[in-house]
Amino acid sequence: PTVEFGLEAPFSVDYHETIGSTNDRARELAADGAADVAVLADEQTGSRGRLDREWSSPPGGVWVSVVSRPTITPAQAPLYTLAAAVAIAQAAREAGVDARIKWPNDVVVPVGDDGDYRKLAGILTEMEGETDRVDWIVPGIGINANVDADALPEGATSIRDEVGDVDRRRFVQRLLEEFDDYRSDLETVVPAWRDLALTLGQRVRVDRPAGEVVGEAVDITNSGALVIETDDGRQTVSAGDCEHLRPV
Ligand code: BT5
Repeated sequence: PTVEFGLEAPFSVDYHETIGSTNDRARELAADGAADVAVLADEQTGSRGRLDREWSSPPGGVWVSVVSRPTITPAQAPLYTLAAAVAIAQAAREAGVDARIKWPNDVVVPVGDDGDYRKLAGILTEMEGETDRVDWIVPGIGINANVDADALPEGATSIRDEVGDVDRRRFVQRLLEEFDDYRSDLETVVPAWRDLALTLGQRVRVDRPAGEVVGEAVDITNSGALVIETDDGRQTVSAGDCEHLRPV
């Protein structure tokens, strides 16, 4: 199906019915000097998650990568992932979905009261730059919108399964407006994130290359790292070091 993704400012749209990965396309555009382009696809055939994991992108989802050229340092880059998470959660909540954020890069729907959840969306942020300056940054956003959760990996859910189909053009418009607001005012990201976080207050296990950290997730720092209260005191884990986070 061809979908009209004609959107209003601030982003111009690069739409593809089928593409390998919107992040790959966005990286090419960024390398050519583009800014404020939203690469959108109805379906992706080679989409990626973090750490070379596969991401399933059947037709009907919202698969979008946003080319941004902000004046930020690489240390602030994780805030872009959190900004995208907040924007996704808010757009999904407006559509009637009980969306919450799971650190560092997932939007989930809680199941029951014991910390269990299903994954609605994920974010893969890629960037290039110097040590003191980001040249471009691309948050790649995957949201299971008008797709059957049955067609997705175990543990996934979709907007269709939660509340029924959405008008994707309007949904993406709201998503990008929210994202644009947060990226233009990065100080607002962490407070908004805290309000929507499922992870805070949970007892979690984080797997890192340097070993696991177990304890209660008590906060995130101003740069988006997770603060965990362990038996041996507080430890801070950066998003880049997190392979998996699970409630325990
Ligand atoms: C992510 O990775 O959650 C980031 C996903 C980013 C996808 C977007 S779509 C637009 C843009 N273009 C791309 O090529 N990528 C971005 P991670 O945290 O590593 O989670 C990956 C894991 O989630 C997989 O190992 C599966 O277990 C699970 N998974 C795969 N597809 C899923 C889906 N559609 N819904 C829910 N879970 C999924």
